[in-house]
Amino acid sequence: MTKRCVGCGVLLQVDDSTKKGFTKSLDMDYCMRCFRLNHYHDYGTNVIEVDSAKVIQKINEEAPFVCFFIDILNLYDETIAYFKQIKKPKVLVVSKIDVLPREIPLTKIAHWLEQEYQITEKILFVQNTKTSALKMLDFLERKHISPLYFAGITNAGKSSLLNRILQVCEEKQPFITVSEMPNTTLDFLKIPLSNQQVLIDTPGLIYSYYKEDTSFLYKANVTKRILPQSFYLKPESILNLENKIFVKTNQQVPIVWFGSDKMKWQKVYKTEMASWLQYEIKEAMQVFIKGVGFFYVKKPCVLSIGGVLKENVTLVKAFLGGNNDEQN
Ligand SMILES: Nc1nc2c(ncn2[C@@H]2O[C@H](COP(=O)(O)OP(=O)(O)OP(=O)(O)O)[C@@H](O)[C@H]2O)c(=O)[nH]1
Ligand SMILES: [Mg+2]
Repeated sequence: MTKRCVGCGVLLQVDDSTKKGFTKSLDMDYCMRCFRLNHYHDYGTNVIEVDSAKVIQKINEEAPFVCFFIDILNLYDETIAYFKQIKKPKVLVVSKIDVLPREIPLTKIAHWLEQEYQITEKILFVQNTKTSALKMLDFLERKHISPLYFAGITNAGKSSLLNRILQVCEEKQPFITVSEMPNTTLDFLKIPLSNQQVLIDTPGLIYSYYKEDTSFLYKANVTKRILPQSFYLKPESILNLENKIFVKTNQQVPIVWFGSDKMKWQKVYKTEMASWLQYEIKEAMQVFIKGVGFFYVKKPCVLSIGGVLKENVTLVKAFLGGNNDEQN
């Protein structure tokens, strides 16, 4: 008998407690990992990463329509390249908009996506609320397509919004597991609704996020509206995040950090850090440390980042500015 975990979609098995899908009995609905996540908030020590290429291939083979999620803190080349790999009719769902400071208009971000990345598909902005669930439902009902695939970047909030939709529709479906860790959903998860519509949750696509222990990833996950942290960096000072990531500039410039309030940058004047990645900033840019947050750098300078790999960092032409400039 094959049975899937209702929390993450993985095939359940009773043979090997070190492998995914393990459960003590096939009578259980959730695998041990989901059980521990849901009841004890226990992530274990390792993140299980899924094969993103295989996920995209399966979506391109099966899905009649794709709602593709990228959260607002991960809009850059690598994640948008995944969106472009989806060859089926699709909509871009920009999620977690509740974390954005209020003064940043969504229309500006939509325009930036169209201009910088030639996005021609419809763009929806959502967060994990009843209003967004209703907005998604309204959009999906007008499409008259089933099954509908919820795909996209890991941790973007796909399963959370699906849970919200189930709640709004008063469906008696089991709770899909959600967590701060990447790849909480491990396999394709079929969710039949009572109106015959079928929704499919899918494993999130992995990007080059800054890989650290699970406690760091937990702290980096932004849960509340961001209060940007402003710094006036002088060449002799260095910003230090949890003694892991360091940032400095070659001249006095204001820079603003958008990231989790569970972690704070501190100014230091010395570090053992020997090798730095250097970025020449010529115009207003957002410098992403993937999976952690981004700096808004408005003035030309050379920004140096230590403690991260090259693939963990990416720069985009700033979509901030305007009203937001005033608070810097
Ligand atoms: N601030 C904020 N956090 C959210 C929102 N939606 C989900 N989250 C949080 O983001 C984290 C990831 O949510 P999931 O729903 O597990 O994300 P996912 O896209 O299903 O992730 P994978 O299964 O790994 O692909 C959890 O900690 C959620 O509580 C949102 O709208 N706003
Ligand atoms: Mg999920």
